Amino acid sequence: MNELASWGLTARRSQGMNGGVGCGRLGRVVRVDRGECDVVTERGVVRVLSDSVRAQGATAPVTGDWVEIEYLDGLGTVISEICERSTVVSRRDPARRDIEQVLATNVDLVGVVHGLDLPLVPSRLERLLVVAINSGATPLLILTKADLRDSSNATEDILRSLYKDIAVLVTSIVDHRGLRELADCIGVGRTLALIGTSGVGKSALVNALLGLELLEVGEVRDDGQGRHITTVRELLMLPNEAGLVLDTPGLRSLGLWEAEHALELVFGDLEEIAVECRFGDCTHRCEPACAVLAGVADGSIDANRVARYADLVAELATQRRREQRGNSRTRKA
Ligand SMILES: Nc1nc2c(ncn2[C@@H]2O[C@H](COP(=O)(O)OP(=O)(O)O)[C@@H](O)[C@H]2O)c(=O)[nH]1
Ligand SMILES: [Mg+2]
Ligand SMILES: [Zn+2]
Repeated sequence: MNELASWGLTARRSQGMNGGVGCGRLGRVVRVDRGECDVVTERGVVRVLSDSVRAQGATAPVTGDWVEIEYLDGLGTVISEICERSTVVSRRDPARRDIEQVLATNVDLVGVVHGLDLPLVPSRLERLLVVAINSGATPLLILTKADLRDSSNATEDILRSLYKDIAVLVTSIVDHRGLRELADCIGVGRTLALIGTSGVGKSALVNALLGLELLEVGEVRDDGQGRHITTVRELLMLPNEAGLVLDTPGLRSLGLWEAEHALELVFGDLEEIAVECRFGDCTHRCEPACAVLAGVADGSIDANRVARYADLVAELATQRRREQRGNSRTRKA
């Protein structure tokens, strides 16, 4: 058993490393600050400079990355290599729309968190699900604050019937329901990343899992929106080395990035019907012989859901065009 197994190092990955560039020490990034990161290694956590003198190209280290670190005279410890990522949680960069922003890497599960105290906003949930599935990790729906749910709240049933292949866990930090199951879902050496809007209870859930008040939990404002408290993305070890959790700051904007396939999975029911449309590139807005619009007309399909789907398809097409323009600019330069 290697020393870093509880941090997610598999035999396959460590073998891959030996054949790699090589002489550095292997570790996993557990926290990223401006210009520096914490890397856990066999000999404990090392503070390193995240900018290598060896040009890393465009890749910056992200929490979850496996890296090689090296001591350089006059400079200190630096990351010399970022290992290939098995999964990538990312969105479109909110500041620069033509680039991808990576939020976390090498995670096994992505938990989409929704608070049962508030009504479901389908468009938001669908975006989060697309991001979760697109990461390559296993998506999970986590419904928090079950102690505050009123009896008319049908969110859980709706989600279970819409997303049959995705596990739904109902939790509460007050009566502790679902916490054990969630920890069991993670398991030794596996990483769960939590995504969701601010105030849904991500940090509180991490705290409850850790059994420790490690992360500051925000007060809920009157408008029901939690304050943005979590600013670092830190990979944390559960007690008894039972698994790893990664909290992310509430995502105000969640632009999709190269997620066509994941989008098709989230709207799998519509995709199935769409094979009956006359045109292969049917947008289900106005085309003749559109099976989806026929479903809307006979009441079997929710028109709003179709509209949201069409919007996301259009958004991804726009992102692709922007990206292609960006690439051609880079080539000319
Ligand atoms: N009653 C109840 N409140 C919760 C639960 N989980 C979180 N909260 C509260 O929701 C608020 C926002 O939680 P926080 O973890 O900061 O949300 P985050 O922005 O997603 O990290 C805090 O006041 C928490 O105490 C829960 O299971 N039950
Ligand atoms: Mg938080
Ligand atoms: Zn159609």
